[in-house]
Formats: sequence, C-alpha cells, structure tokens
Amino acid sequence: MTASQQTSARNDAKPALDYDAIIIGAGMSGMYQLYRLRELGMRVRVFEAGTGVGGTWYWNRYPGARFDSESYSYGYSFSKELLEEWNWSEHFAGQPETLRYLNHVADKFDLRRDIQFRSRISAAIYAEDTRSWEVTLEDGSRLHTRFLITAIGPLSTPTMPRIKGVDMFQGQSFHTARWPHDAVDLAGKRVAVIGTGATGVQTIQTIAGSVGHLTVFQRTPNWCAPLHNSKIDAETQKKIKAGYPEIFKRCQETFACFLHTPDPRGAFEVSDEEREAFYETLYSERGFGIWQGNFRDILIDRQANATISDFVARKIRQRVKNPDVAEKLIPKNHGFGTRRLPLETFYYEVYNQDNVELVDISETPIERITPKGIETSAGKYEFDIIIYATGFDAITGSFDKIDFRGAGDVRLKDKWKGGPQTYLGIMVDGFPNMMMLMGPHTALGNIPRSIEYSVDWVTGLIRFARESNFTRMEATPAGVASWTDHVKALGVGLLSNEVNSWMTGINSNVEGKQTRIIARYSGSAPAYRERCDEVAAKRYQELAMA
Ligand code: NA7
Repeated sequence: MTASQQTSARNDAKPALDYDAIIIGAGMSGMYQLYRLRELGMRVRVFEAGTGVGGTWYWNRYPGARFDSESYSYGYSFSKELLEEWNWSEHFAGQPETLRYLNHVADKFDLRRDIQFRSRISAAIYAEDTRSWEVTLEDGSRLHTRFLITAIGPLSTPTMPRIKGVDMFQGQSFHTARWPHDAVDLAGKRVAVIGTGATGVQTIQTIAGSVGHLTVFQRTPNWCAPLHNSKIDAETQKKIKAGYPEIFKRCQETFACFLHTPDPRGAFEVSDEEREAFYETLYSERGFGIWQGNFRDILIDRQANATISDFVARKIRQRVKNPDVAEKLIPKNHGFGTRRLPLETFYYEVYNQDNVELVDISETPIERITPKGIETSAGKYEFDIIIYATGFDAITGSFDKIDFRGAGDVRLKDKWKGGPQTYLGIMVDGFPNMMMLMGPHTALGNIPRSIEYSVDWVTGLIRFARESNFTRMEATPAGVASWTDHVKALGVGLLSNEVNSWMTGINSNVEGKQTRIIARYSGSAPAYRERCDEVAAKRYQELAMA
C-alpha cells in the first residue's frame, strides 16, 4: 500500500466528519474563506455569534464609526464584477454603508446558506485518532471537522473597565462595540464617554453637537490627525473604477498595504523649512499619510519623532481655545504615531463647545460608577447615558475565550502564556489542521488586503493537502520558534514597542495583560508575502504533513 492509500484506508475506517472545514466568524475573513473553500468543493460551515455577517462592521455600530483607510482600498479585490457594481459614497465610508456592502457580498455570492448565525463556539478540541477537530457551540452541540479556521478578528473582544459599580448605573450604558441595533436617542441627554482611542474620538466628535452635555473621561490622550473625508463625485467614481488595478497594485507594494508608504527621506535629511512644509502638506491631506507616508525614521528615531510630535502639538494648541484643555489633549508619554493614530474630523474643536467638558482622569481617577453617574476623586457627575469606548482584549483576547486544545490536550492559552508563538502567524505546533486568519504575528495593516492574501494562502495549503491525500498538517516546533524569533527581532527598535497600547498586548481591564508582548508582525507586508510564497513554492515542506 502506498502512503496515500493508507491514508485513504484510515479515513474510510473512521466515522464521517460533519464538515471538511469549520470557519469561526463571518466577518471579512470568514466570508472570503468560505467563498474560496467552496470553490474547492468542500463541505464548509461558518459559525457566527452575531445575527448577521460583517464582523467588526456588524458589531461596531456606535455613532461615527467609519474607515480610516480609503474606501476603495478597503473593499474586496477578488471579484471584478463586485468592484464594478459597488459605489462607495465617501472616501472613508461610514459603518452603515460598509455593513450594507458586506451584506451585498453575502447576497451576491450566496454565502448565508453555509453560515450559522447566533452560534458562539466555546471549545475546539483536536482528536488525534480521527485527525479532526471537535467543535462545541455554547448551546452544547458538537460538530466534527477536518480543518478548523479561525476568523475571529484581532479586535473583537470588547473590554469593560474594572471600575466598582459598573453594573449599578441606572441610566443607559453601552460599550461602543456592543452598540444597540435600534437607534439610541442622545438628543439633549447628559452623556459620558470613557476612552479616547480611535473609537472614542469618532464617537465624541459625532455626538457632541446633538447631546445636551458631553463629559469626556480621558486617561491618556492620543495623537490624532485630520481625516479629511469627503463625498465621492461621479467623475471621481469613474476614475476609481478605472483605477482599481493600479490601486490594488499600489496596496501590494506599500509597507502596510495602505495607499500610503513611508517617504524614503529621514526627517533630518531636509531643512527645517522643508520639514515643516512637508508636515503641513501631510496634515492637509486625507487619510493615514501623516502616519504611514511620513519620513522613514519618525517611528524609530526619537528625535525624528519629536519633530512631528512637536508639529502636531502646535496644531492642537491652535485648534483648542482653552490652553489648559489643549495641554491635557497633548500626549506626554508617547510620541506621535507610536500608538494607532485616530483620524478625526473637528475632534479638537469639540472642546471649544460650551456643552463639552474634558475630565483628565489621570489627575482625578474614576473611583466608582454610581446609580446616577460617575464619581472621580474630585467630584460627582450625573448622566443619562454612559458610553464605554474602552477598547478590546486585542489580538489574543478572542483566542483566550475559546477553549482550544491541541494534540495531547494542550491548551492554546497555556502555550501562549508568555506571548503568542506561531508559524507565519497562521499555524501553531501541536494544533494540527488549525489555521488562523489575522491571528497574532500576521501582517495586519490595511486589513482586507492582508485578509485576502492569508485566505488565499490557507486555501492553497488546503488544496495541496487534499490533492496529496494528506489529512494532517502541522507547523513544526522549529518553524514556530524561528517565525516567533523573527517577529520579535522585527519589533526591536520600534518606538511603538516601548509604549503601552493594544498593539503591545496591554489591557488594564484584563487580568494578566499588563506586560508588553510582541503580538503583531511589524515587518513589511511584501516581505511577509514573500516568505509565505516561498513556503508554498517549496510545497509546504516546512510543515509536517501526513
Ligand atoms: P483603544 O485604542 O484601546 O482605546 C481605549 C480607550 O479607553 C483608551 O483611551 C484607554 O485609555 C481607555 N480606557 C480603557 N480602559 C479604561 C479604564 N478602565 N478607565 C479609563 N479609560 C480606559 O480602543 P479603541 O476601541 O478606541 O480602538 C481600538 C482599535 O479598533 C483601533 O485602534 C482601530 O484599529 C479599531 P488608555 O490609553 O489605556 O489610558
């Protein structure tokens, strides 16, 4: 008997599996992975906790949620027909439009028939004898699958602050990522927002005009820069459609798949006047250019970084009338761009409004939430509504919530205690037949571009396994050690790795997440793809296949 005949014989002897592949999550990754695996003729099931598709864009319905990537660089690129028929209305589309888009994709490719909604997975356990995964849903049902693909998102487990009395508040309160589907009436209300990350900034600037009174509780200010959003007119729409091949080619070439990529010059390779003029240009242009398209050294050289931090600080002082408030809004403990840059639309001007108050809780911490509002060390505030824009247990948080157990009953959570260990950010030794989309150690950046690449890579691997009659594929310990070391080495010298943020695995609201880890791949997307392409070209010899 040949090896492949033996494999087939072993398969025949075992009870049939429910599915060839189970995908966890029907966000952008899960939807596209379903589409690709169907093309291989596989029996695939997607389990999704929500009642609809869209992942991030399904859950994050808070006021003002929108792209910070240009809409036309964000959509799926795999279908020409889809690109042709969809018109983005703004350069940076809002959440309702994006959710409509993803529903359109689900309809167009008839995805829903293989997606089971309202289905949260609680455990996934590998069985060596059948080379398969037993997946348990919260309702207790169990299903068996050869391949398990996680599409659970890097920012999908919201975290509430660990403040006394959070459950005591008698008004309405929401985490931004659990914003209700029905409209929330904010008009004339006394509203609190806790948190000033990208989400807090979008929420605050959007609601400040309609609420009665807004109190912003800020623990750490973030550097922000103008989004410069606008509508897309008919002429521009035509140009975008005609330019799609060029747009996606550019995204493939840039460092993080955005339309912007670092300027090859260093900040001190130009005169002071040229530098200032360059910063003015970047500040006046739309999108992430000021972060991703800035001088090549601002995110690695403290002095270079100080020049852009100083420039943006001056802008904040110009835009905020009250100098004390302006100072509170200027970050002092980290440089520009070393945390994820929130893009804003008249955010700073909000603090010039009479109905808006900034409370610096680094000076006067929140002591408790009361039935009527919030109590800080300095006083009591009463509210009708409290909005928690307090972020996510990022990158590994959604993995921690599922009891993943690999060969020998090893828990993924235990294996990753000291930080994630992965092979290409896609596989883990001891967890055969499990692949992660947008897990730790993958290139994130302009995320749909990374999603499409990873899904295609995983699809290629599964195709190869099926064609070769392999039923077990696993990363080797050496492969995992080497990739993990590589990812750690790439992070050395980055100013962002010296700062507490979700990007360094810090979350003050989660037990055990107070130590910085390297959870993100910080090399270039082209280098990431080159490495993964090489593995595929060598017919996945780096994996253990049987
Ligand atoms: P972020 O960027 O993690 O921001 C969370 C904010 O909430 C941040 O200002 C935190 O202050 C604040 N926070 C968190 N916990 C508390 C407590 N307990 N008390 C007071 N303030 C708190 O999350 P976002 O949702 O804004 O953005 C996440 C990503 O989603 C974003 O980068 C985009 O890529 C999309 P801190 O800075 O920790 O002092």
